[in-house]
Amino acid sequence: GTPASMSRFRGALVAAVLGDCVGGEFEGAEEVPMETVLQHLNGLEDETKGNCVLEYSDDTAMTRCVVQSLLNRSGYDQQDLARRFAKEYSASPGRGYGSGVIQVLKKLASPQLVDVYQPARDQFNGRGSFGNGGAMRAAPFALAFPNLPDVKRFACLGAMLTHSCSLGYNGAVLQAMAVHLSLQGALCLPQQFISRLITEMEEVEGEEEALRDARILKEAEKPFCERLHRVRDLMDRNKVSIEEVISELGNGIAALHSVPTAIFCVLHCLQPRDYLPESYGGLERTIAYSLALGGDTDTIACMAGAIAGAHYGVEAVPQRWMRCCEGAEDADMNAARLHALYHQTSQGS
Ligand code: F2R
Ligand code: MG
Ligand code: MG
Repeated sequence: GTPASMSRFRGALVAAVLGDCVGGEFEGAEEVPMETVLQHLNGLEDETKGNCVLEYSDDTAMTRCVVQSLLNRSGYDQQDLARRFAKEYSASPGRGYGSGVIQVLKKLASPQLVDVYQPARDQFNGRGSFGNGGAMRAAPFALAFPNLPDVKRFACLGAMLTHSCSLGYNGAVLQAMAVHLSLQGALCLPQQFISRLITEMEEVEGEEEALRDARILKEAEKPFCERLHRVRDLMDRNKVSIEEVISELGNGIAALHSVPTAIFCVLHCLQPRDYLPESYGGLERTIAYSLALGGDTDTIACMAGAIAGAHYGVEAVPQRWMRCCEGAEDADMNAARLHALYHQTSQGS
């Protein structure tokens, strides 16, 4: 499709919901044989099952807040977004939120709160969260703002409402950039795509706070850049086992152990793989592969889904999968509205 086409917007938002809903089945599982993944996905195709409903989790619940806020405020409004997060949590607390972020969401509900970023700063004895909760909801920033500096800035601020550690919010910046580039068609040249992400993250992780957090947490000097180099090395290899991907990139709840992994899933599944059905297109391959990694499957599949959906477009989304996933229809409608906002903003700038 053409860069930033409506189909790419719809693909990104719908496939993120699909990844979350189908990935929920395996979240936290240590080992997930591909056979089990394929059985789960085949079950969605079974017409005799009627309208199966896979519920979305916190990943989609918070993404929906971001989408609604961006649309209603025609851009980023920290007060509005914070209020929506708090309201959503209080209405549906059982969506599988991280155990730390719940404290932030409760504090954000207080009418006395002056600085909406403060509850996030207080997390983990003032160190802030490095979880992937900022990254899992970052895709809409790439769908609302046409310019990369805006995408980076607002994805960062939007994540900082709950994640004040740079290893948390920079994961969101990386995820939003990956969706932004994919929307432009950059995945047609995978080597250039990964190189561009590394170049951008070099600058992002050169910030004083990022360097300090990496030192405190005893990570590489620029942790996301280091992981992206590993992604590039794995991409260059003909064969790579699931175990190697997990040991090199991770499959955990930290943004550092899941955002580069999601990017790798998309890149790895650009070509057919002999352990995945021939009938699968790239989007189905990406989601199936993300699930087979185990660990934080709903979130890795949600993030990989957003990047892959922006590349393949909505036509690549299997209708039967979509029918089974709570919130997929809404995502489809909202994607069209974000498409309008994006093009309105690009004409105004
Ligand atoms: N939470 C889950 N899944 C597990 C439980 C599901 C649920 N109880 C159920 O059974 O239904 N999934 C969701 O959480 C992830 C996103 O989490 P988020 O929003 O980043 O939360 P939080 O609490 O800020 O961070 C997650 C955990 O990471 C560790 N952590 C983070 N920062 C830390 C720090 N500075 N020091 C030490 N540990 C830190 C903590 O263990 C946090 O609880 C997604 O997977 C989403 O799907
Ligand atoms: Mg979740
Ligand atoms: Mg998760």
